[in-house]
Order: sequence, then C-alpha cells, then structure tokens
Amino acid sequence: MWMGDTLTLTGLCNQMKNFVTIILVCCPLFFQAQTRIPKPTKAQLAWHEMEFYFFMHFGPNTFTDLEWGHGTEKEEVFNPTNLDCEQWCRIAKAAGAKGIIITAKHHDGFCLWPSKYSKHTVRESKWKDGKGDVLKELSMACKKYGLKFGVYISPWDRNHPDYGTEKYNDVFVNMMKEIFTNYGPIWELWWDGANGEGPNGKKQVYDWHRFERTVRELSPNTVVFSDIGPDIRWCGNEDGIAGKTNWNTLDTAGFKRGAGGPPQDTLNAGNINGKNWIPAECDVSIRPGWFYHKTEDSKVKTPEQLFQLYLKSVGRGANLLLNVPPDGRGLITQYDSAALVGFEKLKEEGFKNDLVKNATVSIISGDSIKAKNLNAWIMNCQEEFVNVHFKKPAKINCVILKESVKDGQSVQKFYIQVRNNKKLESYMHTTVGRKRIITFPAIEADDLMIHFVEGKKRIKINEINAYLIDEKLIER
Ligand code: FUL
Repeated sequence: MWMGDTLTLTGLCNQMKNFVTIILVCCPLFFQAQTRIPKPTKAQLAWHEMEFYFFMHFGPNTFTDLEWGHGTEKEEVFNPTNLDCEQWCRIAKAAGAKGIIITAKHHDGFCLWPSKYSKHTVRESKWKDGKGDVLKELSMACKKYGLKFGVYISPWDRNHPDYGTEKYNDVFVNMMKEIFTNYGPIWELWWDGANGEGPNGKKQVYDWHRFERTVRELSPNTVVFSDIGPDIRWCGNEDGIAGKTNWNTLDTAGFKRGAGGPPQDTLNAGNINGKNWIPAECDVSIRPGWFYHKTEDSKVKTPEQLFQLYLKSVGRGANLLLNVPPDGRGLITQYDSAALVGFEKLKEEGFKNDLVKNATVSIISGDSIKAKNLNAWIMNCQEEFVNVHFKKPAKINCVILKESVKDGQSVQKFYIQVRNNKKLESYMHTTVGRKRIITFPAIEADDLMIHFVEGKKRIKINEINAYLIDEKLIER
C-alpha cells in the first residue's frame, strides 16, 4: 500500500499476492480462449465411425449408357427386370460397408420415388406398372440389414420445367420434405456441386439457406455433404484420395458450392486453423464410370486396388464413399461383388492380429515414464514419446493410430520409429485424425516408438495397433 511516498513491506507483499492471483485466474482463461478449436457435433462424431459405405448411381443412365442424362429421356427407359435392394444390402454387409447412399435424383431429374412435384419419376415408367418405388425398397432393406440410408439429390435438374425460376426452390424443398418424411431416417444427404442449365436454358439461383434450414428442421441428425458442408466436405477429387495431411477443419467464408468452392488442394488437406469442423469424404467409383456400363465389366477395381483406396481415405482420417452401380437388372454384378468380398477379406486378414497386444506400452515425457496405459494419458502440446516394446521381436509393416477427435484435432507432426538392435527406420508424418494407417517395408522390431513432435493442443491418442499385412498391400 502506498503511504504518501512510502511503500510498506506488507503493502508490497499484498500487491504481489493480488498480482499473482490475477495471473493464476486469468491465464488459463486466456489460454483456453486462444486454444478454442472446432469440435464435431454428435452427428458428425457418429459419421466418423461409419468409415466406409456404398454410393449407388442408378436411374435412366443405367439403361441409356450415359453418365449425364439430358433430362429428355422417356420415363419408360427405366425398367429394371429384377431389382433386389436386399441383394445390394447383402453385398454391402459382406464388403464391410456400413451404409448406402443412392442417387434419388441425378442431374437428369428422374426421381426414383413417385414424387408429387415432378412428372419424370418411377410412377411414369413401366417398371412395376408405375407402382414401384426404389427409395421405399432400399430404405426398408437397409433397415432390415442394419445399414444407414442416405440420399443424393442433385440440385441441378435438366428436366424440371420450373428449373431456373424461384418456383424450383419450392420444388427442391418439397422433394426433400417428401423424402425425409416417407423414407427416413436419412443419415446423410448429398448435394452435388455440378450445376449447369435447366431444360429452359436457365441457371438456378439456389436458396441454400432455406435448403439447410429445411433439413435441420425436418431431420436434425442428418449430416449434409457438399463441397463446403455444412457437415461433410468433398475431398477435392473423385479418385477417393484424402490428403496425407488432412485437417477436419475448413474455412468456408466467401466460398460457394460448386464452381465457387475452395481450391481442390484446400479441400483435400483442410485448413489447419479452419473455423468449422467439416471432415472430408472420399467418393470414388469401383468402375471408371458412376453409372453401370456393360463395357466396364472388365474394368472393376481389384481387391488390392480397393485396399489402396482404403489406406488413402480411411487411413488418412477421412471416410470412403465407394460407388457400386447396379446394372439394368437392378442387381450388383458378380464382378463387383467378387471384388468387394475380396477387399473385405484383405481387411480382415490384414488387421486380424494386433501385435501391440503382446507388447508393453509406456509414455515417456522427458526422462520419466508418465503412464503405462494409453487410456490414462493425455499428452502436452510439447514433445512426447510412446514406446511399444515387443516381448519378442515382431515383424511389422503397418501401424494404426487413432486420435480422439471428440474435442477437436491436434496432432500436427509425428515420427514413427521402428528399431531392432541393428537398425532404426524413421518415418515423418503430419496429421492423425480419427484414424491414420501408416505402412512401410516390413521390419523385425524390438520397439516401435511414436514420437509426437507437435500438437495444436493437448493430444489424446485412443489406440495404437501394429500389424504385419501382406507386403504387396503397403501403400503405393
Ligand atoms: C459429380 C456428378 O456430376 C457425377 O455424375 C457423379 O454423380 C459424381 C458423384 O458427382 O459431380
């Protein structure tokens, strides 16, 4: 306390105490405010666990051999002779997929359900005398087989007479309402970015805010995909490949869906300090085209190629949306199903024997051992090591790390070091995210060390696994 010009010793001590109290109270608050980072919603968190699911492109194009129908095709071309959505589900299950997203309406405007808001639907076709409803059959089959059900509804419509006018926004909203009400729950909704002219030569000004509001009101748990979310983003390519660095966060301010979207490499890697949690989904087709073409029966990806895609999507913290188009019978062909079953077998065999189970795990911070159990451990933002000591030397070529993303994503740089008494191999990587699969030439290891070099905030690793997978499956 100042007494005139004199400062007493007690006064000085009290002042210092106050100062220290202020620092102690304010600093953590300041630190928290600085480090507040985006987190997934409950629905997004559940979406991350979906990992891998089917995309199904089906519609008039299946019968006309086109990829982009003109919207002028006669409804009668749509006539599957043997449609069996349960066959699709059985194959999805056998492939280890957890859901199916179908093209309820592609750019040609044809509706796979008898929509009241269009005259270009299954109702106008000859299939089942106009009484058929693909969405009904598939949504029921998905329920029966325990698969999530999602819909692709193309905003671009080359058939609808109202396209290019404000009335089309009503049509689009009403179609979503029909689908959500009659075939729900809808787990994921896919809005394609492709956007050209309508049958009247006009371009549509979409009322995206209204579309988003409609979905949130009707079905708050549905996750919405588009180039820029709001919930899930495009990974920037149609090859099914996420960035080696893959942040679940993205800045969307100033960007639009479709042509006005962020650059493709930004979509691929996300933004390290992005303001929104919008994780990447990797879409790719098992065949060259999105729709079925007989000439592509010999071009179905092999189980090994699918495994590579799995490493480059799910193994980089994204989800894999694999397109498996039914043929004109309305069935998945034997070629696709054989490849899918083979793919699942590779996953099962490769990830059967986790060698970390027979190892001692210690977390080393500085010179001291901090914990012997991953669950009990949360890392600082600074350097730390996890050492996995194998009880007897283990041959490994694959390591899987899982970061707990519930409270945001953190890891930004780490090394995998594998060593025995003769050599040490070291591999540098950046992000981990929900799941990171790292492969390398097999080595007989005494120890596997994961050296976390940098994190955006405290890091929480849920799981570390090590495997010996078939050598020809390591990432190429
Ligand atoms: C693209 C579309 O134009 C393709 O036809 C396909 O549906 C693909 C998944 O998205 O933008």
